[in-house]
Amino acid sequence: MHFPENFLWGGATAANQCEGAWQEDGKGVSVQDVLPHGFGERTAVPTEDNLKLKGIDHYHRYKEDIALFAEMGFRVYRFSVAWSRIYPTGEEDKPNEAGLLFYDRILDECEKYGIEPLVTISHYETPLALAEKYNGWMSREMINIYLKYCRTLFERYKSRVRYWITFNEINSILRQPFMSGGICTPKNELSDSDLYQAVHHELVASAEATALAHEIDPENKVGCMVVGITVYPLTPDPDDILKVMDIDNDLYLFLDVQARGEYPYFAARRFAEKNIRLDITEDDLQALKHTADFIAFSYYSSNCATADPSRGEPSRSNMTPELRKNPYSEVTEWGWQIDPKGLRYTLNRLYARYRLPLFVAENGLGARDRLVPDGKGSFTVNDDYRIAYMKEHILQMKEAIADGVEVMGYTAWGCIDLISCSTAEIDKRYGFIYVDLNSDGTGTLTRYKKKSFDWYRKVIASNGEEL
Ligand code: BGP
Repeated sequence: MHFPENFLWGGATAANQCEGAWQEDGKGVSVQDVLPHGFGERTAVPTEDNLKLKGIDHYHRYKEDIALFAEMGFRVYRFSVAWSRIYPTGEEDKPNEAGLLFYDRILDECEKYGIEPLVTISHYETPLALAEKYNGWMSREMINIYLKYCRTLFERYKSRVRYWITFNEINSILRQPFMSGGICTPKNELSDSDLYQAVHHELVASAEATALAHEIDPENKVGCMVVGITVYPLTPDPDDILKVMDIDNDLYLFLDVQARGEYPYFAARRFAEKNIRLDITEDDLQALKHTADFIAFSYYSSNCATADPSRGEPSRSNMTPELRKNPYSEVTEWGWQIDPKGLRYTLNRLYARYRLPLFVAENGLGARDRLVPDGKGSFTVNDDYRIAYMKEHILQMKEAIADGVEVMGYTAWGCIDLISCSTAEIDKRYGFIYVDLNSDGTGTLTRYKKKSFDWYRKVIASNGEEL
């Protein structure tokens, strides 16, 4: 069994985690600019200790970075557009030309090397003004504001960008309402109705954006994206099985709407039991019928769940603290459970349900790296642990393809070291390229190739045969 000839190998980044230049060329403030601690508390205004303000200075070094991606043979580069570079407060009548020009230049570089762009339209970087004025996606107004932004991108980059993702990890709004949905109300004050109303607005916006992309250019392929929460029952107790069914349905709700065009059969009971009453119009229901062309998801780990909280050990991951540790999984330094076979399982279960092409839009190992002399006058990182992680995941993706699953591509997360999303530090590195930056903001920002750089180059050159 081989990877398809046109398989899209590459890497992924997000504007807020790598660009820096947070105030340059007319950029507005985004929600990330007031989140110096990742998932932690927001600040009133951007503060010096927020590493994302400086990022890895990709804004000025994108040429060098994309040249390095090309050297690895990337066929695709997934990046996000910073919404507040294009519409600084979200509500200007005209887009900020300087912001659009920056992404023109990124696309020039991609074209120079024959790299297909995959653009995330909204990656946790809503303009702060929209969060503060409308309480983010709690408000229906956001749908048209987002669609105006989408239209600008679809028209400007027509025929230059064919692959789009409407929202990064759309289901993360349930866990991170401010970062993901620009909702300023503290999470503990939000009712389930509030949250699912915001979800509904995003789902309608995603569907309408998909329709718009197709109308502007029928060649456009638009994906929806979820964080691939893969959960196993901790024990064979039927209550644990039902607990997992419930967690799975949380995820399926987002995908059923975006891939099948309507709320799933289980939504009515679920909403009634949680006292969720939504404002859903006839027009919304029509809009939802514009389904996604492919399903993208991020996959880093899996977890266990149980109906009995006294069972098992809590997961140490900051993503899923309420879940349980799998006694069969190793964990990363940040407590994320490593489960390559879970990727094969996730690919199969999503394909079984939706029969749409799948895209592994994020995968990788966040680890502390040590820069050492490479013996040739420069420096490197001997990241055999990262190679081992990725090798096992790619092998399982290959198994899924052998199972018959249609997989379009794989973009390794943080292909160049960048600022972590959940902890806003630089020490949790994912890249094939090391960036000389320390968590206190010092460092030369020089780029160094890690051992995994050459390994991934060979993986791509052999189309996944040489692992
Ligand atoms: C995903 C996000 C990314 C990213 C990744 C790794 O949820 O889409 O933006 O950073 O997780 O997470 P972290 O950076 O916290 O290790």
